[in-house]
Order: sequence, then structure tokens, then C-alpha cells
Amino acid sequence: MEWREFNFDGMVGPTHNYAGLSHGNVASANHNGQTANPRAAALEGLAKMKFVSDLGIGQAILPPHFRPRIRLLYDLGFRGSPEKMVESAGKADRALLAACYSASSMWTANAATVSPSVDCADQKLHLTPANLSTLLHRSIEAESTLRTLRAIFSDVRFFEVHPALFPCQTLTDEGAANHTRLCGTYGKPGIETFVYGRSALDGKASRPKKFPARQTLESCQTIARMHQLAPENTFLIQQNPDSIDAGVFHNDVISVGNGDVLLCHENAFLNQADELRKLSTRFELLYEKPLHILEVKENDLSLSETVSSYLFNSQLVSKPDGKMVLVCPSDCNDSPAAKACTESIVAGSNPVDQVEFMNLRQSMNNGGGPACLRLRVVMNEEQIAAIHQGVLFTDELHESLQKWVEKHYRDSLSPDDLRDPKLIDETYTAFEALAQIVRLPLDVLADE
Ligand code: SUG
Repeated sequence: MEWREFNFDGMVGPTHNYAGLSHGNVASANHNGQTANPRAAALEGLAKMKFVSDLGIGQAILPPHFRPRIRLLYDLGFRGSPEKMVESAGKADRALLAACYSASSMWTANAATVSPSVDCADQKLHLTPANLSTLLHRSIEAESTLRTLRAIFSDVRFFEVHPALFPCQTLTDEGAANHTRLCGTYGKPGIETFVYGRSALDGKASRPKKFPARQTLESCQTIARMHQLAPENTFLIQQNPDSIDAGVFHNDVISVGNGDVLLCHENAFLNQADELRKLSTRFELLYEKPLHILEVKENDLSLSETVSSYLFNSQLVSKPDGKMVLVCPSDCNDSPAAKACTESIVAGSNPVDQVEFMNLRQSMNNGGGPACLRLRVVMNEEQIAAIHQGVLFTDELHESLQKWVEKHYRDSLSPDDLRDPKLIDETYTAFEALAQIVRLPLDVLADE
């Protein structure tokens, strides 16, 4: 049976905007209040999907979530028609309105944690939507993500889609952005590595001082139990708290892994040398080959350039010939230090033989690089055939989505534009059309 990794990219929604909502995310803070271009954002995302798909790599989409989130406006105490609630929220607090309008569901690395069936005791593929409960604008994603994943992975013979973890300080969870699966080949049990920012229950453990640690140890442990993972192949590693304080708000901003390659900065993890030694030992024991650890030194790329170039937020993907490609944000091409790192990776003796630079300016301005925009799901042929086929990326789907974006998206959206009552209807009309394109019921895409 053939096993393949699919990258489920988040479609950028029509209300993509810059509101500085993510404390600890340097790009989001730096672009607060600027005018965004939702159309360009969505087309950049589609171009990346097309590129990856053309390499022969599995590609699919996750639809955007409907915005504004009327329910949140209601829960915040606003009343009246949707237009009236938007108007009142706009007057009361710009950030609250922006939260209701956020297109942050595009970063599907935060949509869920996924364990392929070969890793799970019951041999089902397990998915747990992230509760994203650290930040208001992201916490509203969990419910729609659950609905969407249950519609796509509906076949209970193969898939188990859990509800998100209970939203509380102890169980804050940001999904696959803090989860890396290493393996010999996709179809054999892998090593699932969870990276957390803080332990919620151990008051003495180290944690960042300035910015929030969005993932707790307790969330990782809960997901590992829910997914029925083998303890000996499950690693729980703490992210270096200093890197979080330097703007590394998710582990995927400082490390990326795939198959037998782990690319990371030397300041990615706490007790890094020890943790990597344990990981390599387990890897070699399981697969009888070495794990390629490509560790970038601070001298070659500083933490601050790690954050500005987003080198480690590149997608590291296996091509059909078994070699790997690093799909980097074009910002790495503009940073001499990051570019030099990519060159030495390709020149080194490891499976990576290609580097590509993608322009994802609109998403990058909010702190979302190539790896943030995709959720990886390893499946066999039978499982691929069992998912909802309307989300698989084909040339036809690409063309339909391009036309849909060109027809329904604005090319300019400022925080003040969110107060425009016409935006609600405009977005609703776009979603009605999208439901037809991806062949999902409108009430899966928009529950308002
Ligand atoms: O959660 N930005 C997102 C970026 C998520 C990146 N994802 C991964 N690293 N996997 C976040 O901080 C900004 C929204 C705003 O400010 O308008 C935002 O939500």
C-alpha cells in the first residue's frame, strides 16, 4: 500500500487584515494598522499550493472560516442585526472587531495535531483541532475547524476527529505548529515530537518572561494519550524560553522536520544537545539509519534573523524520487545569512537537494510563512480515497479558486474598512460560491 503526505493548505479568507492581534508575534505587531490585500494574499497562497502539487506532492485545501464571527460579537454583548453589531463593535474597540473579522484560520499548521494511523494503537488516523485559547481571535477557530475536519475526514472506519482540548490556561494548544513527525518511511510508525513552551502545573519549571508560551506540556500529554501513541515513540521537548521571548511564538518558527531530517536552530530547545541525542538514538534503533540533524548555529543565523527571515518556517517536503525540497519564504532570499544556510543545506550530505523561494508577503506580514499555511496528513491510498474529494488540489480546483478569488476578494482592506457593513454580505456571497466549488454544505463553512 502506498503512503503519501498531503499538505492541507489554508485558503486565505476574504477578510485578511493587519490588526496586531498576536502578542509575541513580531511581524503581526510591526504591521498593525496597515492596509492588507486579501486578493493578493489568497493568490500567493494558491501559487504555493500549485508549486507543491506540481512537484508530485499531495496537496489539498482547508476552506477559510466565515467572518465576521457574529457569535463572538453576540457573546461580547453586542446586540441587533449583524450590521448593527459590527458598527457598535467598531465604535467600542477596534481590536475586538478585528478579532471577529480575523482570517487567521489560513495558518492551518495551527488547525490541529494529526497522527497517522500507523502511529496509533487503534490504527485510525487521529486529528485533534487546536483550541488556540491563548488569543481571542484564534480561539474562535476551534469550533469551525472541528466541523470542517469532521466533514472531510467523515469515514469513521479510518478517522477519529476529536473535539479540541478543554480551553483553559492548563491546556492551551496550538496544534501541529508544535508537533513534528520523524520517520524512516511514511507507512511505518514514526517518532512524534511535541514541543511545548511551558508546563502549566509545574510552577518551578522555566518559562518565557516576556511573551506568552502558547503550548503547554499538559496539552501535549493529553493529545498523545487521546491519539493512543506509543510512549516510547513520543517525545516531549521544551522550547527554549529565550527563543519565545525573541519572537519565536511557535516551534515551527525555529525548527522543521520531515522523514529522516530535522532542521533546527541551535537555540530551538531547552537542553538541546541532550534532547537531540535521545531523539537520534531512538531514530537509529527504529530505522537502522541515522537521523540527519541540520543544526544552524547562532553565528550563522542569529535568533533575530531567524525570526525575520523565517528560514525554519520553510516547508520540508519529500518529492516522489525520495529527495526533499525546502520551500522557503522569499525573505530567505533577501537575507544573506539565511540564503547561505539554504546553500549549505543543499550542499551537505542529506536528502535535501532543492530550495525554492515563494513570495508570501501578505501572510508573512502577519507572521505566517510557508509551513504555517499547511497541515500535514500522512495517509494510505484507502484513506485518501475515503476523505472528501472536493478539497483535493487539482488544476481544475486551482483554476476555480483563482477565479473565485478574483471575483469576490477586495484588493485593499484596512482596519477601518472592517466597519463597512457591505463587507458582511460580500463575504457571505463569496462563501455561497465557495461551498459549490469545494462541494461542502454551506453550513459546514459558515455557521452564522
Ligand atoms: O497566531 N498571526 C498568527 C500567525 C500564525 C503562524 N503560524 C505558525 N507559526 N504555525 C498567530 O500569531 C496575526 C493576526 C493579526 O495580527 O491580525 C496572527 O494571528
